[in-house]
Amino acid sequence: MNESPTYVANRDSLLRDLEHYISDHLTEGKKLAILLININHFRQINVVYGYQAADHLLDEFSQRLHKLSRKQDYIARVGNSEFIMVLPEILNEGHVTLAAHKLLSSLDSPFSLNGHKHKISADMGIALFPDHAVDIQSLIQKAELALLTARHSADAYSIYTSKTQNIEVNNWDIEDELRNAQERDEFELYFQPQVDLKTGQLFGAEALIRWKNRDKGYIRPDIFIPVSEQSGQIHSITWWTINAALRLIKDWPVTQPPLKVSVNLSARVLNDPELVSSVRSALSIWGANPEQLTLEVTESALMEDMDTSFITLDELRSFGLNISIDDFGTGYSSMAYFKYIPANELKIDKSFIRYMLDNEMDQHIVKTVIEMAHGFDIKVVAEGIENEATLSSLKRLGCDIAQGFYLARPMPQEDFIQWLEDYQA
Ligand code: G
Ligand code: G
Ligand code: MN
Repeated sequence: MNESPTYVANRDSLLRDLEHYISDHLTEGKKLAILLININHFRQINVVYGYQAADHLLDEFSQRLHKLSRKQDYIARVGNSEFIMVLPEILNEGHVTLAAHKLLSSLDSPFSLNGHKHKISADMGIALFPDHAVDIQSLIQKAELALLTARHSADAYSIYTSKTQNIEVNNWDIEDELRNAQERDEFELYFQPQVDLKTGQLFGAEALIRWKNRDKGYIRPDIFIPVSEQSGQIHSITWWTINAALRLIKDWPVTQPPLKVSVNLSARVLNDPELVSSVRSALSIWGANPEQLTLEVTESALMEDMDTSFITLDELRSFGLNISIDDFGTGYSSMAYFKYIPANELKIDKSFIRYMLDNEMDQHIVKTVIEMAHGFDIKVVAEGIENEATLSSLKRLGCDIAQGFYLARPMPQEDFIQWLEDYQA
C-alpha cells in the first residue's frame, strides 16, 4: 500500500510491488481483477480550482476508494489522475462488475473544492487474471485498453474483451491491409449533421471516415488512424478524405448560407509542408467554395509545433477556409495563446457535454469556454449531445452549433441527404 494518497507510485517499484502482491494473493480457482480508474477533466480541475484544491480532491477520492475496499485489496496512484486497484478473490465477471458499480456510485455524492460542492466523474478499465493475461505488465496494458474503450463510450467502465485483443495484436496486419484499402475502395465517408442552435437551420456536417475491410469488417478509426499516423499512411488517407468530402457535397441540397463540411486533420498532416497546396488543388479540382470547407485540428496537434502550425493555419484562413479546434478542453488550454489561434470555430469535447447536466463543474467549464470564445469572435460547436435536455441547456448557454447522437449518428451520403430533406420539411 502506498504511503500517501497523492503520492504517484514509481513505475518500477509499482510493478515489483504488484508482482509480489499478485503471487501472494493467488487463490486456487479464483480470479484477480485490475481496475484502472481515471478522474475525468482533472487538468481542468487544476486550472479552475488550483493545485491545492485538486490535491485535496485526490485525497478525498483516495479515501473513498479505501473505504470501499476490503483489507486484501491493493490501491495506488499511478498517474496524475489515475489510480490502480487490484482486487483478489474475484469469483467471476459479475463480481467485478458489482465492485465497479460500487466504486462509481461512491462518486455520486459531491466533492468539496474550495468550499464548493462539486460532482466529478471517472472512467474505469478492467482486466482479469488469468482470463486476459497472466503477467502484470500485460494485465495493466489490457486494463489501459479497456479504459480507452470506456473513454470513448457512453459507459463509465469497460471490461477488456477478446475483440479489443484482436485489434491490438494485429497492428501489423492493419498496416498491410491499409496499403490495399484505397485500391480496393474500402473507405467510405460518413456524415454527422450539425445544426445552428440560434436559427434551428442546418449548418453542415462532420465527415468521418469508415473502413470496411474485406476480412475483418468495420475497423474503427480510433484504431487505424493511429496506426496510419505511425506508418505515414495518414497523408494519403487525408487526401482521400478531403477529395471525397468535396466531391460528395456537390450533391447536397443548396441552402443559404451553403452547408459546410468538416474534415479532421491529424497532427502529422498539419505539419506536412504540402498541406496548403494539396488543399488548394483539391478545392480547384472539385470547384468548391473554400468557405464550405472546415478543417478540424485538435488542440494538442496545434501545440506540437505551435509556430509552424499557426503560420499554416493563417495561410489556409487567408483563402477562405474555416479552421476548427477539435476536442477542446482535453489539451493544454492556455489563455496566453488563445487570442493568437487562427481559428474561427471551437468544438467543446464531448466528454464535457456528456455529463454537463448533472455535473456542475462541467457545466461551468462549458459556460466559460462559450463566453471566452465569443469574446474572440469564435463560434462554438458542442459535440456529443445525446438528449433534448442537454440541447436546451446548451442553447440557453449561448452555444452556436449542435452535433450529437440526439440529432443524428454519422451516416452514409444517401442517408445523410435523406436526413437533410426530412429535416428541412
Ligand atoms: O467516427 P468516430 O467516432 O468513430 O471517430 C473516431 C475518431 O477518429 C475521432 O476522433 C475522429 O476525429 C477520427 N477520425 C474520423 N475520421 C477521420 C479522418 O478522416 N481523419 C482523421 N485524421 N481522423 C478521423
Ligand atoms: O474526435 P472527434 O471530435 O473528431 O470525434 C468525433 C466522433 O464523436 C464522431 O466520430 C462520432 O462518432 C462521435 N460522436 C458524435 N456525437 C456523439 C454523441 O452524441 N455521443 C457519442 N458517444 N459520440 C458521439
Ligand atoms: Mn472531429
